Parts: sequence; C-alpha cells; structure tokens
Amino acid sequence: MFIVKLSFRTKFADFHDDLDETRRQQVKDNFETWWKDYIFRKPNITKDEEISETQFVDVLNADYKKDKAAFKKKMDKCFNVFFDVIDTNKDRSISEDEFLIAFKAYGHENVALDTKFFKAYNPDKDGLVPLHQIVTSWIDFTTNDDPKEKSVVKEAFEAGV
Ligand SMILES: [Ca+2]
Repeated sequence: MFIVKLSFRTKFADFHDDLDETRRQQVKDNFETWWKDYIFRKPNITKDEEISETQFVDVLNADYKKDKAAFKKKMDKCFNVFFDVIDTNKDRSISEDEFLIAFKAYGHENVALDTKFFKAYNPDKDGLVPLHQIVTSWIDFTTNDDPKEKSVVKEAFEAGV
C-alpha cells in the first residue's frame, strides 16, 4: 500500500509557485477538498488535525475487505479527483513536470526514480500521458489483489519510489 506523507497538503501548494494567485488558490482548495473527503472522510476538520500513515492504510484495508465493489468505486472517485488536481493546466493529460511536482510534494526527492516511473507510462511524442491512463493504473493498484497482474505503479514502488 502507498504511504501518505503528512505534510503533503501544505507542501503541494508551495510547489506551485509558478501559478498565478487565483490558480494557486484553486489548486489549494481542490486539494483541501480531496484531503477531507478521501483521507479524513469528514467534511469539517481543522487544519491541524492529522492522520497517521498506519491509520490511513488500516482504514483503506478495512473498507476493501468490507465491500470490494464499493471500495473500487470510492478509489475511482478518489484518484479522478486527485489527478484532476495534479493536472494544473487542465489539458486532461499529465506532463512529466506535473507528475514530478506531485511526487516532490509527496516528499519524494528522488527525481531519477520518479522520472523512470513517469516514463513507464509511455508518454506520447509531446511527453504527455492521458489522465485516464494514470488514474486507471492507480485504481488497479489499490483494488487489484492478484499479485501476478502487471502494474506500473507496483513496479515503481518495488523499484523504490
Ligand atoms: Ca496537464
């Protein structure tokens, strides 16, 4: 399972210094919404409340065991919203920059590994990967329990991302 760095929220907005103020606020608001809906599962949290990595994984695992179809639906929405936030220029595709910014915000400084991860999606001649393709890979990663199934996300984590 993946791990959430607790300082992700604030860091994420900070890495978008190149965006104008309005766009930056939008990204921040969208990210706050995503965080509250999917990480905390409650609408009215204060800024200082945090959740531990173990708690987060436990909640996901419990949800998954309870109702796989419902869990899949939830992950579907979760990653659609999440990568919509990552797609800062709203062209419905993810560029290497957008991908790296997300990982940097997540606390990863290993640019070589993150770049390799991005390249595993086989970006097109303009260096872009359709949003849908990335979203699907994450949904599959969180909802598939066949260990033999090929997964770009799983391979990246196994390589040390
Ligand atoms: Ca984009």
